Amino acid sequence: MRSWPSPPVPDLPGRGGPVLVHDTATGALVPAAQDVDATLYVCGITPYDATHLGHAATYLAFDLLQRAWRDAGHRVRYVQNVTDVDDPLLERARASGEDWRELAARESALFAQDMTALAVLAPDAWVGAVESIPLIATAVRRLLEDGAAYRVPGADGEPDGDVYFATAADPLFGGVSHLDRAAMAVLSAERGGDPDRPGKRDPLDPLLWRLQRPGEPAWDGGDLGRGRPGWHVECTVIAREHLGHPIDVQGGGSDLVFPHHEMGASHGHVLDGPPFARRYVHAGMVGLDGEKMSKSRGNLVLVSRLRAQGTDPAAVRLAVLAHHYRSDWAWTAQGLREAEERLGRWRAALSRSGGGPEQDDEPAVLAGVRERLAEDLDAPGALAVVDAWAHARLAGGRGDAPPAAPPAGAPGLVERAVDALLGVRL
Ligand code: 5CA
Ligand code: ZN
Repeated sequence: MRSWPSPPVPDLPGRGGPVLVHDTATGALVPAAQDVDATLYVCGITPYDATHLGHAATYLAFDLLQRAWRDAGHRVRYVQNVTDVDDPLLERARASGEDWRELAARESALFAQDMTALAVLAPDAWVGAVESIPLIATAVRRLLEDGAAYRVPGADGEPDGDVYFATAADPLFGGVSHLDRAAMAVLSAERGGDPDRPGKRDPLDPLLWRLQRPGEPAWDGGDLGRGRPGWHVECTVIAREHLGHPIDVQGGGSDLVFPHHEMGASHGHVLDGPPFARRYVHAGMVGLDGEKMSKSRGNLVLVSRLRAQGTDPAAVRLAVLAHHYRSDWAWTAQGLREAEERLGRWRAALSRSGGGPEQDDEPAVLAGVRERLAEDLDAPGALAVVDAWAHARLAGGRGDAPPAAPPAGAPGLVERAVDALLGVRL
């Protein structure tokens, strides 16, 4: 698919340090990359409804990672998928009488506009599940040949031969989420799995290939028969095809830890050997009115609606970045107002700083923002660094004495740092 245009990223003097992130699988704070070349896969949208603030927060978290990585001198390759055929998408299209392809195309285009408005750096490859089906079918056939997958006999009117992954084939299964089986069964049922389907070797085993049902789209699967892929294997295949093996960071919201990333990792372990990803990084859930914001619940604050109301996208960004990416938090009108006020203060401070003697403190602001982001993408800490600078500027600076030496990198260094590292254009 055609990705959106990336905003320009201003150059900054010097380099940021190594970026540490919290790895869900080990619970440790670890370097996000180990090489100059760094790879990132973030689970993309299921395009049956517009982008809400929860999605936006997840993509902004990984946007910070990409910006911090680049600043630290990494060459980043970033891939994001689009789940452009899936049960909820087909259900929504059926309910509204719309062609599922049109629904997916329209909502994907709206997402791209939202990401553009929010100045999110575009993925190098934005890859649909549909366009990847031949590759996915090949991988599923290999899992069958390797004995890591099996066909389930038809029952209750279901066809004979849906293919499932044998979680028992991966000795490391469970190593991403570390959940016990009871918790896995609950989440599997809630999040697209079918633990009660008869004929499976293990209730947790996930679908790899679903044979065509009446009225459903289907593709040629060769020996698999006509059908469509299961969800988890799509991401595994897209990641290994476009990023190689292993990837540095598998990212997404914390709702994807189990089963999606657990299963995706297991598929990858069997196909290529462990690890699938060196790090699993998860953003917290954004809620509204005490519940997770979700398309199925319908309690949404949409990025596109905020844009239509004339909200400055830089303020939306600041409202999100005021929360650490790993925390669960709730979107509120008050939070947005505070972000607008902060943006106003920063802009006012900037307009005060043209050519004045105060600018010798700007390199320290850059260093402070870098330092905060390098430690598990501490955006609230980075905002506090800029707040302190703005406060000093608005309070009249540090006297009239000229600096001893011309400031390094100034003027405009804070403006460029805030743009390059936080994606906020002042
Ligand atoms: N297409 C799959 C991933 S392959 C999917 O989960 N799509 S989604 O549209 O439901 O979510 C898109 C991304 O936003 C995922 O990374 C998901 O973890 C994240 N996300 C969904 N809801 C929230 C929320 N309320 N808060 C934060 N992130 C969320
Ligand atoms: Zn995914």
